[in-house]
Amino acid sequence: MRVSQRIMAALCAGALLVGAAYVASCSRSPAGQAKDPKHEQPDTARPGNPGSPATGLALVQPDRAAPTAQSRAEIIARAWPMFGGRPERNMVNTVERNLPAEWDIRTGKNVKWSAKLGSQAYGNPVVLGGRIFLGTNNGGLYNPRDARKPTRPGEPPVPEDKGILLCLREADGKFLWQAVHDKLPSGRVNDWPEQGICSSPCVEGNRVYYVSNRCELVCADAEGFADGNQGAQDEKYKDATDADFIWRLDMMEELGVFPHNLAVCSPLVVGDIVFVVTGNGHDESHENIPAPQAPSFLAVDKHTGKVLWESNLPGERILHGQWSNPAYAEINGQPQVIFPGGDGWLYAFEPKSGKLLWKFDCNPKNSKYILGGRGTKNEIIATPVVYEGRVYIQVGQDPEHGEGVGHLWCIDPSKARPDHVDLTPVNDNFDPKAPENKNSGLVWHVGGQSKDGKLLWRRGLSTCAVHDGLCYVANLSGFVACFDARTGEKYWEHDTLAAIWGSPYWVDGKVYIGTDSGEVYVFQHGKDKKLLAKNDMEAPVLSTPIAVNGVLYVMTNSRLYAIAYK
Ligand SMILES: [Ca+2]
Ligand SMILES: [Ca+2]
Repeated sequence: MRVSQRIMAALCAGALLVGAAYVASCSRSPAGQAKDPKHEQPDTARPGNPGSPATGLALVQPDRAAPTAQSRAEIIARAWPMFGGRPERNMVNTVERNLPAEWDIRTGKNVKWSAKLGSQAYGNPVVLGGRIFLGTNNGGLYNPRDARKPTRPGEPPVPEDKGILLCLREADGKFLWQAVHDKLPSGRVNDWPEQGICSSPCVEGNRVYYVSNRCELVCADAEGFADGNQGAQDEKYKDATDADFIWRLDMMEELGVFPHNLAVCSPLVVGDIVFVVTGNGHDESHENIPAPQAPSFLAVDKHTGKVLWESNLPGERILHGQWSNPAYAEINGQPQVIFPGGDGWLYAFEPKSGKLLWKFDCNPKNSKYILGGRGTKNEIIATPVVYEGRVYIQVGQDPEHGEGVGHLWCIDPSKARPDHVDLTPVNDNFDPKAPENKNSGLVWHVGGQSKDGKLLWRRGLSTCAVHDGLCYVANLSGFVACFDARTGEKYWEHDTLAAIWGSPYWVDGKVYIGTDSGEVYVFQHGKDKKLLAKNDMEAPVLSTPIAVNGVLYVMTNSRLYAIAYK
């Protein structure tokens, strides 16, 4: 099952970013001109996080093709335009109400519609302005042109392997357009077969940012060719249902990045900047990093695709690949973009300059990385979440590496000072009250092994959902757990007996989470465990459910379901 590995990473991670180029706002924003990110910020706070720093969501425009009674403010407030919904990446939605806990895809109970995707879908859906965007492969063959050349007369069409960014209509799942990306000739070391696009897009206004299977940061027009061809004019595919690219940044060709087993980042747009993890990593030997000087983290002008700053951290220390997503927040008055590193460290940068603000080692110093997943040192595949000024993150590995010991951290970045940027706990002492940790960023830690060898937490890919003082998270081994967000005290745990790649999603007083065995569990919010329902999806759910405009979207590996009371 090599196939699924990268993908999940994408799912879990889920963010992609692109730079946006030019359009209407371009004339007001000369290329390369750094603007104050706050300049265009709306007064809307994140639905789930009051006080959240706003982003360019103010630029959101309603879908011209699909007039709606919603006001512009409501469209913005109810959208889920990026992995994690908002730059803090918290898997929480406090806006939507009245969502079903139970449905039945066989009888159609509480199923508004469903749509066929590729044969594998990992790029978590996002929704804005009447359109749904997600990453998948070409298994759906939306355009007969993209079939293999028949080898004999009368042969049924066979989809050629390609990366697909799909745009569907929110109202009924109708196919609107697709971005088609050919596979990289270098093969699986850079671009895994049949896994398509694993990046979850970031949509802002009429621009869609994502990372293609070719390690390109892409900015596309949300309207496709329906309103003509804007920006770049060199599209290879120009049918009416093909993507209208505004700009593309080829991170391999232009920056020397060597993506390991597929670049999957879900970008983040804040102000005029797109932030992205490039996916730089090892070659096939897993013992050599071909381009340690190439950037792992990038800040790109969203209007032009030009690189504003880059960092090659963690350079030679990358353990394997890099399949996570950045988060952004203003903490204690300090704006910061938080990048998860392929060495298991978090790195926070000043968003405009790229200056390192703090870092935190999410592995014990005595841990060890061993090829194939047998060791105790992990990378970061989950996405960091910021909630009430604290950062929540767990470590994990490529799911193909199997189960292993894990760690879950709560970090206080306000401990950082210009002369004190390493907030790692001292001497592997994970007691936040220990005198030696006075200046560390440690708030609490769960994980490692007990003295009798019991694993206190296991490797995971899931991003946290933190709400109302509770932190929900799951690990690859299938345990869903609820912790006290301030202390790390565990309130409950549930063993789903299946692998979990996706993340818990808090909405409407419930917590939804999918499993590899094709079930979506629904728990009631609270310190006491209450399983409300278990819904059979008949296919693996490696993605994270999301909710927009009264509809819950659940993506299996080959189909998207819109769940709502009828
Ligand atoms: Ca267009
Ligand atoms: Ca174009």
